[in-house]
Amino acid sequence: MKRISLTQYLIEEQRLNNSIPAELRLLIEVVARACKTISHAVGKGALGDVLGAADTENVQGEIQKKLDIISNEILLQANEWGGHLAAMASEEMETIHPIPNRYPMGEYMLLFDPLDGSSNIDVNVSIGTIFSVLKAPEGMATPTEKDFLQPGTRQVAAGYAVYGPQTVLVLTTGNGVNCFTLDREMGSWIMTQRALQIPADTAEYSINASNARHWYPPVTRYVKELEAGKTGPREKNFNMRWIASMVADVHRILNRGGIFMYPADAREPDKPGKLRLMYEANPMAFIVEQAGGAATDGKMRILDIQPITLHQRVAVFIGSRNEVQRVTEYHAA
Ligand code: P6P
Repeated sequence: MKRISLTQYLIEEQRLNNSIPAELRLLIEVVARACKTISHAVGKGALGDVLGAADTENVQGEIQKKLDIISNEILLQANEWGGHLAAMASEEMETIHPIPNRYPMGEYMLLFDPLDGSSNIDVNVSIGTIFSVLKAPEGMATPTEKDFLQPGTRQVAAGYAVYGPQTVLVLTTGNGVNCFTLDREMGSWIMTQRALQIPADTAEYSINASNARHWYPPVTRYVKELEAGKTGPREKNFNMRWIASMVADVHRILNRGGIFMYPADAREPDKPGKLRLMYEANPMAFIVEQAGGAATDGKMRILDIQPITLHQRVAVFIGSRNEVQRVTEYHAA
């Protein structure tokens, strides 16, 4: 495959399909540059005094890691002056972050989980950044949380970076999914996979099995059938993976198929799952659907969900189309 840079890809897309207006191209390049900076900070580990917990909690009530806050700051500072954004929203911030008055306002809104998989930071397991791009509503003067509450089908771009053995950036602007690997010597994102497609079937599933006793019947039935393997109703053996970093699990699925599940369970009946709709499930669902996969909350397509609040949670079944369809059908049974 011809090795082209992210910039060249974006310019070619803009020229060929006019699917990436100049402002959106600028936004994507700025986010990609911020992910390079985060990768550098993450890569320092203990040498950079960036490990461990900060002495603060985020809106989710989770103890923040130093790198959660550092990554959040990197994304805010990289994006607020460019004139391409009207506002930002982050897992790490309770309220939205309007662009400061000293900078021009743009027509896009950026949402992100600056560092997903934080429980893995201190033990050197892959983590990542997830981002989603929406257009600001026509005629919006002062951005409010309500302006962000758009269904996932309204996303104009979504992507994630994985800080692992390689640093990769996966991106969609609605015209397929491409993967770029960071060339650390040149500091460039180089396209290494074009038009990724997720196999419709799989023999691999991801779920935190320690919660099995809390699962609701459709999930219990589905997972037990996978565990029964060749001698069970599925008549084939399945493998299990759980990295506890959604970006890493989804990236594996994008490359070799699989189904990732974070269902609602009986631990907290009012909580529809752990993952957040706006800046985790929606961007991942956009990417996975663009790669031929599927994503539901067990009952409906994630991208069709009308958000009610910025940090709302959602159950997630995402990956190989035929498996997502099966477990979703079990919820309807
Ligand atoms: P558990 C990371 O904290 C995260 O939000 C996802 O990246 C990951 O898939 C999940 O939570 C892990 O949750 O309950 O297994 O620790």
